[in-house]
Amino acid sequence: MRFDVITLFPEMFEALTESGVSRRAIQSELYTLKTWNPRQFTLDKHKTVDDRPYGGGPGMVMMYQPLKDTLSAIEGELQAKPHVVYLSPQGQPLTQQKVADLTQYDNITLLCGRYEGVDERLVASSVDEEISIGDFVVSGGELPAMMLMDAVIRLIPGALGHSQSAEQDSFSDGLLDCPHYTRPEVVDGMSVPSVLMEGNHAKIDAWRQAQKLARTQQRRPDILSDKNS
Ligand code: 4GO
Repeated sequence: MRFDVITLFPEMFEALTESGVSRRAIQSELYTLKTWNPRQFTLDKHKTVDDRPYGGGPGMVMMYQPLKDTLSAIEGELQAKPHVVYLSPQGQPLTQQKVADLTQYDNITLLCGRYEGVDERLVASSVDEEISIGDFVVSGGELPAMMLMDAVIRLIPGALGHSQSAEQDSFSDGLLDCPHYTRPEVVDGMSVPSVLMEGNHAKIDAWRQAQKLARTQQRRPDILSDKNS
């Protein structure tokens, strides 16, 4: 899998390449990442990437031309057109199902906006999918893009060790995860639930399933569906 990222702050993506599962996965060549700075595709001597909004109002808007030329340069390196994603609060919500769907693309291009966002004509002409990571605003699309990438990367076969397989993740069966415990058996007067200490694995599985259901009912009744009953 190949990610191309259009960003004014390419160095932010070292967070993915320098640590953890996403670092091991890139070292194992399970994915590649190339960042593209639209400032390098500007045509004026000041390398301008933003301009004032038509109609007035606060802030600046990312200009069409540097972004379009960046996308063209990316396409020039690929055999086929990439799946182009723009991160914004106006997008469709990112869910674990959406993350799983994205693993099917060989080439994903992530467009990271800054300021008030990008010229809508670039979104209309060149973006396949607008995605939001949640109902809140951050200063740029980079952190949302990294969250999406991390979620996708960890689903690539081989990215997670056997001991951390994605099958037990929250949401993989539409439910929140069960609680987890490790040594010591008692800490500050708090014990591990006795069922986990007894070695009856059928009973442990049943307990964990009941915990998932109860926690989902209590914390996220909105995501409970008929197939969980
Ligand atoms: C994405 C981008 C929030 C999200 C963003 C989100 N804020 N909820 N900010 O996924 C264009 C300029 C959007 C700043 C960007």
